[in-house]
Amino acid sequence: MARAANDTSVPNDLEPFWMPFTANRQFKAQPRLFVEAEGVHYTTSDGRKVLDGTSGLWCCNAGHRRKPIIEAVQRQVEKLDFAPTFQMGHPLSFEFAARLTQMTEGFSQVFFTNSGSEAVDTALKIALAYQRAIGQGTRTRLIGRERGYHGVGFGGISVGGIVSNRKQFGTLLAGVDHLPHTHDLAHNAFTRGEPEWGVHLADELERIVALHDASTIAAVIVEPVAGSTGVLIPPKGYLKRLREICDKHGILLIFDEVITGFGRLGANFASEYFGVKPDLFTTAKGLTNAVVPMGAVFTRDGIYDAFMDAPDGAIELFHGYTYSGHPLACAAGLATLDVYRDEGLFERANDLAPYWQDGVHSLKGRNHVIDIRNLGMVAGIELEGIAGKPTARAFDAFLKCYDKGLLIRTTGDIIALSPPLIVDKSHIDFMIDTVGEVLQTIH
Ligand code: PXG
Repeated sequence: MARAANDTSVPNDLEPFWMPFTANRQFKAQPRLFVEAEGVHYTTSDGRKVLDGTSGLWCCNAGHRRKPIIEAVQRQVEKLDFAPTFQMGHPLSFEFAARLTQMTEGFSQVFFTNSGSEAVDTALKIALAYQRAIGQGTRTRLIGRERGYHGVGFGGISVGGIVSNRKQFGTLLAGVDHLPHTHDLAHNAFTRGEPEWGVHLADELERIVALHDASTIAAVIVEPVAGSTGVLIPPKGYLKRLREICDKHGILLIFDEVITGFGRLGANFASEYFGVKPDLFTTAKGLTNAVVPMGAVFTRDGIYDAFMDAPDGAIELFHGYTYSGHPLACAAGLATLDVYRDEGLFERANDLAPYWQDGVHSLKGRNHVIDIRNLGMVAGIELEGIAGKPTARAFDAFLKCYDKGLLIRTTGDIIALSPPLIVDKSHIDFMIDTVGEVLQTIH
């Protein structure tokens, strides 16, 4: 990489940082570093502008370096850098929780964490503890889904369904089963929005219930739209059917909205978009626009109350993190919600979605493309993998897009796109043109 002698933006030694979910040796041989960001663009260490086609990692929904958020964090760090929330409190955590519950109907509490992974483990733990609290302590099983991604905690990888995230880590949680995933190119390739085919796959939950008995099952967890595994859009009616089966059997339904929350689908949450209410849902990422890490679990009316019969003075739930409700995260979150509201970003996402849909589907027919799928401001473009070299083709596309000034995300041989909700049509055009050109040049 070309580098001026006085350039301190590129570190000399890349070895000490063990990079997450990264081919460390490959990256360190040819590093790609961002040193600045503004709006929808990153600046690389060699001074190039790169359009952020992935909102960072699906998290900077309002774009980068937003003044109101930065200033709110600056004000807060000058005033109260940290305060414990175990048997103590500070006002912002209550204010932020109240603002969040106002964005929903029927979810009266929020439990704060520091990440999506912690939100998932928290939701699973609350589900188990709630079943116990209401006298259903035999309900200990958790049901996830194949190809699900629920972060990297032991709970999350156990209910998750991505083999490479599981196979290195032993036996995981006991008592977990999985629904089948809903991805089927033979039926649904090149669907715009929700596929017609596949609602019956929700009935597999009945089969799992018949195998284990409902009295042993605490909760089902799914992403309303699966993100990390390559943008899998739920078939029409699928989430509603899951809800009905859960209701029938007293099973809690958890939506993992770490990606779908905060405007990605053009609504506050996917539950609102699909008109299906879970019992608990997890969020993170767009919660604070990623300026300070944070996650949150929303619980429906009555869940918290079920714990409040414990004797006076007793701690009702033995769970929490040092940084649950950290003042800087709350400050970032409150300012983020203001930006979303004041700029109407979720409505903007909703308005842009048809243009986005037409744009991504215009790539049908480009080399290697075997499917295109989309919902809200998310799209997946599935490439035919090179025989014997899975992931190589999409990764090549990733590198070539980066060279041409566009950040995309790839998983397997699938390109995932999820731009900040402040993009305008010219940015979308640039994304489509760049991906289109790259697809014509890769082998
Ligand atoms: N649940 C879902 C649905 C997620 O997408 C997590 C939980 C975990 O969140 P944390 O904050 O612990 O990472 C996620 C995270 C990608 C990508 O490009 C996706 C995630 C993280 C990093 C990369 O697909 N999702």
